[in-house]
Amino acid sequence: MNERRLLLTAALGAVLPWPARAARPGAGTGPVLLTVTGAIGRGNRGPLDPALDQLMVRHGAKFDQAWAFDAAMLARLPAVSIQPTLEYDAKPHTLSGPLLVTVLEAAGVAAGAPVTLALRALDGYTVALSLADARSHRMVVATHLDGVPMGLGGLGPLWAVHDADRLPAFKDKPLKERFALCPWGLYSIDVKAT
Ligand SMILES: Nc1nc2c(c(=O)[nH]1)N[C@H]1C(S)=C(S)[C@@H](COP(=O)(O)O)O[C@H]1N2
Ligand SMILES: [Mo]
Repeated sequence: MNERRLLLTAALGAVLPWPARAARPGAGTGPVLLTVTGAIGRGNRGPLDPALDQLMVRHGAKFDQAWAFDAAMLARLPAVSIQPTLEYDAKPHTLSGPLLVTVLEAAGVAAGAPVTLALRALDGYTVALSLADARSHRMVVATHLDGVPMGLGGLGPLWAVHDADRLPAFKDKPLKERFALCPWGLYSIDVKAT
């Protein structure tokens, strides 16, 4: 860089709110809540870092690129609300957030793609679900419970959850058996071509 370019760059850096760290196109600036890997479109982050992506390494993740969502990126997607009776207190609660299929479309997964999803939670609990079932169950990537953002230590920050009270496949089951496909603490989704 010559001296004039250097001066220009320094001057612009002083007035523009450029991120401190060069982000890839489409990457967010907040902490990543959800990483979508596998059969996606282009990614907004690079490959698994075997040293620093410790939780994903522990859970056996492997990827060359991924789509990483922070809270703001998820909040920009159209949201829906469901009101299932939860097994934890046997009371109906409002859960809201984007549909799982909407999140996947934002990551470049075509609506009718013949793929299976591995939904993985912080504690390692993993659910296999076809994209077709994610659509027919209207699975929600819930960010809010009764209007309050869900957090770590509870069911959040993200809970992949369906409206069990209204789904024919679940509504007549005992409460304790309605949410086996619903990982709380969801943080990674691997998309596999079938
Ligand atoms: N992260 C996470 N989500 C989970 C589970 C779990 O162990 N971890 N268990 C699943 C099962 S089998 C059921 S029946 C319900 C309730 O399980 P829990 O009591 O362990 O939350 O949540 C589902 N989601
Ligand atoms: Mo369960």
